[in-house]
Formats: sequence, C-alpha cells, structure tokens
Amino acid sequence: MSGCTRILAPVVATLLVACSPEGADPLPEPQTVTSQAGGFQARWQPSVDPLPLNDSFDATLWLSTGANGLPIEGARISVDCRMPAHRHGMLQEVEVSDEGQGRYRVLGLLCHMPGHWVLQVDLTRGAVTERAQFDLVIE
Ligand SMILES: [Cu+2]
Repeated sequence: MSGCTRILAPVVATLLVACSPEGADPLPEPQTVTSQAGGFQARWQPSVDPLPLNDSFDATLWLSTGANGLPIEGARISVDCRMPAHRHGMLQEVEVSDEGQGRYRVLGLLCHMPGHWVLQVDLTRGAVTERAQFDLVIE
C-alpha cells in the first residue's frame, strides 16, 4: 500500500500542474490596449509570469472591435516582438492559431535579451493594416 502511494503521489502532482496552471501558479492579469488608429482592441495574457528571458512562451490574444467590443473572428493578424532600442526582433517566428470567437493563441514568443520589448499585433482588414502594441519588460 505504501509502495503504491509513493508511486502515485508524483503522478498526481504532475497532473494537477498540467491541468490547472491557474491554481498552482496564477497567470498575470490580461492587459488591454487600443490599436494606434483606434479601430480595434487587443487583450493579451502570457502563459507565464514573469516573462522568461531567452525561453519560449505562449500567449492568448483576444481581438475585438473598438466601437462595440464585438469579437473579431477569423482575423488576418501578424504578431511580432521587437526590441526598439536595439532595432531588432526575435530570433524565431511565432505561430498564431485561431481559436474562434476572437481568441487567438500565439506560440513561440522568445525574448533573447533583457530590457524593453514591444509585442506588435498587426491586424489587416481589407486594404488597411492597423497595429496594437504592448510594452514588455524582460529581466
Ligand atoms: Cu536587444
């Protein structure tokens, strides 16, 4: 019996962490910004807190219209992360997947230097591309 307990305990602990990251390690509060031209709102929540230096992380992104806050579904978006002071971006490209109802999953963000980074979300509707951006600090 005690042997069984010893084997099960780590398995249960692993499952709890995998199934409820919020419970074990609270996620940062989502941040909302309005796009530069005011045409949409972007809300993002990284999968980890604090943001890691030189290690991949993911994020959830919600897009909605600026006027009435309706979710923007099936958006054509391009996500990038840049370091303005050094005029460079990331060393890898992110992958964006559409999860429906205006929610998007951003995979593979990686900030390889400490300092100020800017997460840029470019949304293209028709012939117009508009940007929303978030300031990130990597320590
Ligand atoms: Cu840099």
